[in-house]
Amino acid sequence: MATAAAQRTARADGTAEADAAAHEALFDAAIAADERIEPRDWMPDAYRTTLIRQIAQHAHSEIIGMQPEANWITRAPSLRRKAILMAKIQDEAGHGLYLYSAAETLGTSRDELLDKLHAGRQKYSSIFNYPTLTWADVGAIGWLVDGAAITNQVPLCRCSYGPYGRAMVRICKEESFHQRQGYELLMALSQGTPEQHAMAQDAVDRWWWPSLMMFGPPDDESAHSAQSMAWKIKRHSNDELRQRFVDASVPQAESLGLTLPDPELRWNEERGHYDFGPIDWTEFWEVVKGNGPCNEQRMTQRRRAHDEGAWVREAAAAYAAKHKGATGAADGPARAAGGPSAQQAGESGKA
Ligand code: FAQ
Repeated sequence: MATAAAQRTARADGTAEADAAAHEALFDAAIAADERIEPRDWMPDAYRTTLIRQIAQHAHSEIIGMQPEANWITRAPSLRRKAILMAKIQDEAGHGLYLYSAAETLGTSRDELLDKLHAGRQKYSSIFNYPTLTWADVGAIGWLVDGAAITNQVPLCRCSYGPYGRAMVRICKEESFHQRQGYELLMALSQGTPEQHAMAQDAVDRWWWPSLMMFGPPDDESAHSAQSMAWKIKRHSNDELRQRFVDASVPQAESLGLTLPDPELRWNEERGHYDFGPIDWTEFWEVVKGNGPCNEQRMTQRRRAHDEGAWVREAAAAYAAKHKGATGAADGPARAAGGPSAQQAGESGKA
């Protein structure tokens, strides 16, 4: 029996008239067979919309996520720490680029996504609306925030949509370095002077609960999980990944000589997991709605950075136009600047 991929190729070779039901059946078969959906394949509109929503939110998180740590570049305590921090922040910009590119394969454009972010019509992760008050926060972000990001993102390497899954492979490798640098930074502080130890503990106290919130609302309040899991975009539920993160973090905190700020945290022999206390979902939704400690500051800075970068975009477009005229090359720069419209992308799948 032909695999779903072979059937899709056959369709492209000669059975293009297949109706919507047949397209859907092939799509469902590909998902069931754990095959990848690629940009030119037919896909349900809702699958495309969900992917654009999640990938855009992810991309926005990467670039807004540069701000809290960038706050400490000029105050890093040594040249080594400064070089590490700059490399990490640059990696986050790169992650944003891979992700915007992945979203563009779905028929949207980076400009469109950024416009929506700036207009408050698309979200970014709640975690980046908290302030970085001390140098230890850089360590806590690396250990906890990047640690939570890896827990969430490793399963996304197996996302059913090819470009997103492939982008996640490299992102996860880099996140792994980010997590380790944060852990090592906190270890140095924890084993340092009593003041340094206290600073590390204070940072962990402030970042622990917001890190647990990164995984999204509890499963019974997660609007998209069931459908996203059926489509194999998400491979695990929000609560499953949150639990996995807690289980991994407890022994790491012990090795660091730091405590996690949860009196209800204890090993549950029966479940084979750590139990933990209730999460303040009111706080989470307030932050998501725009009322967190730094929402306004993050968005103001983002819009300013975008406006100040206008000349770079104009220069790149002028260069691309000049280059196109000189070589006759049509699609490279033009595609990077815009990407196909949703309509075009949808139609190309039928060709
Ligand atoms: N913040 O139905 P669900 C990083 C929204 S890591 C804000 O459960 P879904 C690395 C959600 O959009 C951070 N909003 O949604 C880094 C939905 O609203 P909508 C980024 C949230 O999509 C480290 C509503 O709540 N990582 O950047 C949050 O199935 C250090 C209902 O929620 C990713 O984006 C939240 N935390 O599951 C960078 C990973 N959670 O859209 C710099 C990819 C939920 O209907 C420095 N994304 N909402 O208006 C995902 O895995 C998923 O989208 C989840 C949410 C798990 C985040």
